[in-house]
Amino acid sequence: MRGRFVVFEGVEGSGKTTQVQRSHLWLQESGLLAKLAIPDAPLVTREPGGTSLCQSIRSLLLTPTTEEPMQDRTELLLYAADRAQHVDFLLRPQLAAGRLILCDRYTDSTIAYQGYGRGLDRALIDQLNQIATAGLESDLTLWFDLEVEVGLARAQQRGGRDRIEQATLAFHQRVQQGFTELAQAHPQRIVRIDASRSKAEVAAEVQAVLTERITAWYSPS
Ligand code: Z5A
Repeated sequence: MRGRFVVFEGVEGSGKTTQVQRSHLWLQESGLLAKLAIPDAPLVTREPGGTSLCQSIRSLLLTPTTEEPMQDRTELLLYAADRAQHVDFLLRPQLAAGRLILCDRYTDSTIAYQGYGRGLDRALIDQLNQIATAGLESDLTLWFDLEVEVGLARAQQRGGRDRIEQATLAFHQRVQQGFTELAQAHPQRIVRIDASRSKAEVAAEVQAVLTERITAWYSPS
């Protein structure tokens, strides 16, 4: 059986990374995987930075620069390069081996950040996403919907702001608009999670959605 690909998306500080980690633990401890005879633990990965080579691209993308500001098309191409490597080297082989994958960010982030945020041409972004993924789409995307100001405050409390976190509030608000419109356009693939609640409440909803989808995917028909 082929594996399944679950993506966690949202603005900064929306709690994706927290929920990826909680979901990973919960999936191993809840007995759901054993019940469905899924042998391997889920694979956790992220963009940018899902492989060793991708880690180098991530560092280029997120390290703040002063002398030579990164240009918007450069940024777009680096995210696409990171994704092409991630898809071909890690995601496709693991899915072919039947693995369940939990991934922190994927193609919707490029549409939201480089499209809505930076204002780059949507047709160009769609074309690049297609080249980078060779058609690999998520089976399910969980969108952690949170007011931008709340997310940025959470991220700030954690300390250290990377190059993209340093962008203006208006930029992050355009990004949030992007995620909102994507969720409206793809109601089957994208499930909205109200990320303004406590970590435990958010985790409970994530677990309910994952239980329903994973059971449907892996149950013998
Ligand atoms: N990017 C892009 O522009 N284009 C692309 O194609 C792709 C990405 C793929 C990656 O940064 C950057 O790349 C990102 C988008 C851009 N922009 N930035 N910056 P990253 O991987 O380093 O970080 P991130 O993806 O933006 O995530 P984050 O800032 O680490 O936030 P998060 O994962 O959503 O949240 P968290 O780490 O789980 O939580 C943040 C803090 O809030 C932490 O202290 C938690 O303990 C706390 N938290 C979490 N949940 C809650 C709740 N429910 N209540 C209260 N506090 C909470």
